[in-house]
Amino acid sequence: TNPLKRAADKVADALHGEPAGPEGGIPGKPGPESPPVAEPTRPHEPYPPKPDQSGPDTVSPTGQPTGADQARMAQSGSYLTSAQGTRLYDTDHSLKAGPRGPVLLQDHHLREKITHFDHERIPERVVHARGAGAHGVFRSYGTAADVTKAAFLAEDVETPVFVRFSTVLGSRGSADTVRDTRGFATKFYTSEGVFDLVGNNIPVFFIQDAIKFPDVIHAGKPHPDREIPQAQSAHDTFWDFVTLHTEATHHTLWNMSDRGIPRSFRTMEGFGVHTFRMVDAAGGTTLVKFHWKPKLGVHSLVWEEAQLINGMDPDFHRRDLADAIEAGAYPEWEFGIQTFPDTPDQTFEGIDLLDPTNIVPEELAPVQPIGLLTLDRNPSNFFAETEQVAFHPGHLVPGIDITDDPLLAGRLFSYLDTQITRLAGPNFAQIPINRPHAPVNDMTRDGFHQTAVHRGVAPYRPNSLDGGCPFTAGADTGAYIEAPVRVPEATKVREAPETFEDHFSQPRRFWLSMSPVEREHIIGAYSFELAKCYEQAIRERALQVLANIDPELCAGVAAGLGLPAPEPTVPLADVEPSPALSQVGRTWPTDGRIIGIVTGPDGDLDGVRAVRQEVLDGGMVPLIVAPAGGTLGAGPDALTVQRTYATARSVEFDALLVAGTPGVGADAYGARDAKAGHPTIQQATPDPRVGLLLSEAYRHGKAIGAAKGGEAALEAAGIPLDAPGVVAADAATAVLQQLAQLLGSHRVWERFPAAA
Ligand code: HDE
Repeated sequence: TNPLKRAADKVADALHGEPAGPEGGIPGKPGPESPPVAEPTRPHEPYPPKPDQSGPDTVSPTGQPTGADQARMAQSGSYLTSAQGTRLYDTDHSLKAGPRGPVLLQDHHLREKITHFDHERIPERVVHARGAGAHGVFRSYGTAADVTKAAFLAEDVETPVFVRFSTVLGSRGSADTVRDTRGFATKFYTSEGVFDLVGNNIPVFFIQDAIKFPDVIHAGKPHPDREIPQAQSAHDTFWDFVTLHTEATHHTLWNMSDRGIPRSFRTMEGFGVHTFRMVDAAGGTTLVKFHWKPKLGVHSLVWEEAQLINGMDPDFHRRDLADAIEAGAYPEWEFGIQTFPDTPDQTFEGIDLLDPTNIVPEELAPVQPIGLLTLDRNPSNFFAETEQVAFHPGHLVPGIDITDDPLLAGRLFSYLDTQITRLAGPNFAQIPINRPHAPVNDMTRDGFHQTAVHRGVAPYRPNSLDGGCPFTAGADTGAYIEAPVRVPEATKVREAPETFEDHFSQPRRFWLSMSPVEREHIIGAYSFELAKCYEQAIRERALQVLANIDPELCAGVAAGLGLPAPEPTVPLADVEPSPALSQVGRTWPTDGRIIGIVTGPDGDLDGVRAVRQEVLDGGMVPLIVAPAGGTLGAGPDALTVQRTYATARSVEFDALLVAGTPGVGADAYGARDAKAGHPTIQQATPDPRVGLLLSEAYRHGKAIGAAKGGEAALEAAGIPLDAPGVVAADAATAVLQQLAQLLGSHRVWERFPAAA
């Protein structure tokens, strides 16, 4: 037999202390001389499936489960088997005519294994392909009970949820921190069926009518000839579209603001975008807009950080979400609604509620909290859960209805349609992650990937053969009954209402609501993106759009592009700012923020030990950065190094603390230069990589502290000790206190030129 195999068996025997597995020995290869094959680990029963991972119970037309024990269908048992459940003795060698002979076509295991592999990939989503998901629970406060009869919004109801966050434009393997809108899609498995809130982190959309969706997406996606650029809007076709369709101005402005580069999924707001209609128990209706408010506050990256992260750690957001949940720092959002009277004109304070390019400022209609979302469990299989989850804005429950927003109407068609291709047939609701937790008793049958075994003979109604079942429900037995809204008598037209023609007053409100630093970032973003366009005409048209929002914005971007700033072609809208739109000027909890503690073997190890504990006690995450890996100090108090100077980069820390003298890394540049035969450069003390760490953190407005001589490292990096957000003290713990306070404002905003 194969010597490698024999060696592996020996190791396994030594590990297990016996050559055989349970049941008196695992069958080895046939033949008298073949030894029993030991498993590298002892076979054990599979872990029980999580409730929402077990296969769907099949349901008969009379609502009786047909008893298919779906746990049998997932991985179970101790032995490797074929897809048909036949135990296998070898999965590493094709069946051959002799060890050096040709492979035999009769090898079913080979064909089955390769064939399945060949079909492992399914089409990625046409938009929102890159995503990350998590399970959680939604607890309702009951505060919406007077406007909706939805059972999951009654007082103190807990509903399991699955949330998927995503970018819009990039492919499934694209980077996380690109400038883009983020999807924020929530599946509520309510007792009355699934409710999907398929929202975004930006409350408005590029277009007002779904018929333009293929156009805006074609424009945003990579150019069709070379398929570049990936996952970004900084290219001609995007800017061509959004400057020719000025209804896109508001959404584009949000994308160019800090909202386009969130710090984390955990620090994003979410919005239902469209206006929905809630229905109460008496049939009364109220128009609503949905909001998710993150408990950790709304925070963003700065553009240079986002770009660095895309190289350093393209999975930054995905990792952040999974790590936080694994560490028990469960992200939370408060669910809220803005409510508006359901008047025939469906406007509020002059704002057309059917136009998805509009927001209603929170100052005019406060967001009323109605429940709390907590994400507390990572998926155990990305494909089964995050990839196969299928959202649909038409998955509604009694008490929540739609409005005539023409963008929403198109979405109600699109999502079901796209799942049929993406999930290969109409039975995707039977995939475990999509399975409602309420009983299902529909009359659909057959189709690709049907896994239910339906009983009965009469999937139609009324019938006299299956006892008349299933029965239809009424208002008092929980039926979904569309709100009987009057449709005005009208003539068929391909037209939008006149109110949809105001494309600049809402963007102007957003711009006026921004702080100076946020405005500076917006000007920087437009200047970057437009400078990436090749067509001069597109840049000029973009400047014209900006002139219609605000002269300061237009002049700033024009200066960045080296072009003259045009005059507005419409009167500037007279609007009040909405302070709630700004991310600056508030303080937030610091839970889960990451503090880099930069030190070295000669650093202030006692101080590091104490400060590390205080960071943990404060609900934040300490990461020790030292010249080389391993531990610092000796004995039980030794400190584990989590990042070396080679692996640490400023972008993964929210604040930095230099404790003592950091020291020079083992593979610092000098050694490399010497090896390469170059004259050895004089090694700077401290290590130049510490200098880079500090200067980037400084430039990105992060709080920086120094304890017990750490000041020298700051000075070497050119950071003035009296600069805003720089703190120094002898005791590391005293420094931390001030750093934590600074972190409450997320960044040291005074460091940005606009605030200087
Ligand atoms: Fe989507 N959108 N969308 N969208 N959308 C999809 O459905 C579509 C829009 C949003 O994590 C697709 O299952 C049309 C607005 C999210 O799985 C597709 C229009 C908002 C996700 C589709 C819109 C969204 C999608 C692609 C214009 C915010 C990811 C794959 C009328 C309110 C869901 C899929 C997930 C995904 C169509 C506009 C949010 C093609 C036609 C507005 C979060 O069906």
